[in-house]
Amino acid sequence: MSSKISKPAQYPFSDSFPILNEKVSGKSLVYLDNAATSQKPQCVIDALTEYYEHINANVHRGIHELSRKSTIAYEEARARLARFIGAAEAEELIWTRGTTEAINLVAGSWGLDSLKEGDEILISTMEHHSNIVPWQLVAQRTGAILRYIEIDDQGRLVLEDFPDLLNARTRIVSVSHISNSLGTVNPIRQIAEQTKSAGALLFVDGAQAVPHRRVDVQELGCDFYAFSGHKMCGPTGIGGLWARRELLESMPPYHGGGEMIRTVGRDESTWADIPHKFEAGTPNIAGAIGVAAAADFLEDLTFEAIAEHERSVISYAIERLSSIKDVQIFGPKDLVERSGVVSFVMGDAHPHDIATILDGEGVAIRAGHHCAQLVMHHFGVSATARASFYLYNSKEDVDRLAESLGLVQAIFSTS
Ligand code: 7TS
Repeated sequence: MSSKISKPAQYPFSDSFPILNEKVSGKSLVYLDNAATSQKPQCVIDALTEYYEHINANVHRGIHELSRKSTIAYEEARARLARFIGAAEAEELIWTRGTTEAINLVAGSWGLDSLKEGDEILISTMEHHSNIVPWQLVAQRTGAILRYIEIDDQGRLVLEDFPDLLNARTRIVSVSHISNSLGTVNPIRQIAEQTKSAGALLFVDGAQAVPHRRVDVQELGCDFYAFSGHKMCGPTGIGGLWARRELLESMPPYHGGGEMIRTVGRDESTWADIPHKFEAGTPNIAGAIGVAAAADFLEDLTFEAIAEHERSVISYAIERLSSIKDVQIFGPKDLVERSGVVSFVMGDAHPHDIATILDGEGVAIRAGHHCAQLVMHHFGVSATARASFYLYNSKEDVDRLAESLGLVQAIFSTS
């Protein structure tokens, strides 16, 4: 196991992220909004610069040297990310703008094509809006019914109900691997087995999982898996959808345009093979190359070392925050069942006030419903404050967070 990250004294990873040297409100930045987007290491920034300085050209359409180089780099990046998530072949990875587009792609292609009145789509109340709204849209257009797995008082899926919710009409189950608002880690293998025995497909929203742990889509046993590059040290505007070849080949195109066709006639056209069938228009070439550099960066650190480090920082964060008067933390109590998201409320202080006071101390957190309004409804709150951690955060960052929360407490106890 790498000693790079497990020994705080040698903790070098924050040095790889230039933005962490920024000052905010005159103080050194403590960035704890990683569930929204991660910061980018120098190697990713360099890969983007290198691409634009030396390679930039459109892909799959030029015979000039730059276009050849650009196409090779773009397709190598696909192969890199396919290996990174354990796909059997590069063609099974479709580049998208991120997780949101990947879910819309499946709902808009597979969903509109396959669902009919009375079919059931099973999601959960833990989902990010991007794993709810596309299914609502497709349900409204096809007459399919949207059903929900509920969550318990620790923000875990109530899986005792799952076998009863699955039935012969269930066509697809779509759940997050890790919740962005609670940090809950869902048992995907178990969900996959039960979904498969019911004859349904399983879509996994991996936006919060891929940055933090080794994901092997084949081992998980799901049918679709989505992720966003910008949460795993990569650029914005790039992400991926994985599905098995046969499934992708059976699905109609989602967007029409250049790149995705084989032939175009006056009234109809034929489609390119996967993955290009789903990649209409000029893709985010630099983004693909940048996210491949991010995959290299994470694998060089090793996920074992990242997880070990994050576990120690998160358990320290939960310990420190729990000891602050009036702080109520949401999510699973057992650390094995949770990832690096700590959502909390604090007495009468509105989460937006908490985030504003923390911002004045150089501590960046998020406040709001985190695009998970059904989770907020479940806990009877309109918003939470959320600190979300990543590989470059340290226990000192937790101390700065806790000290700033002390300031919030002081302000609110006197006002
Ligand atoms: N699914 C989950 C579980 C997410 O956390 C997010 C983004 C998405 C889907 C959508 O990803 P995108 O890259 O397509 O936007 N989550 C958050 C968040 O928690 N704060 O800002 C974005």
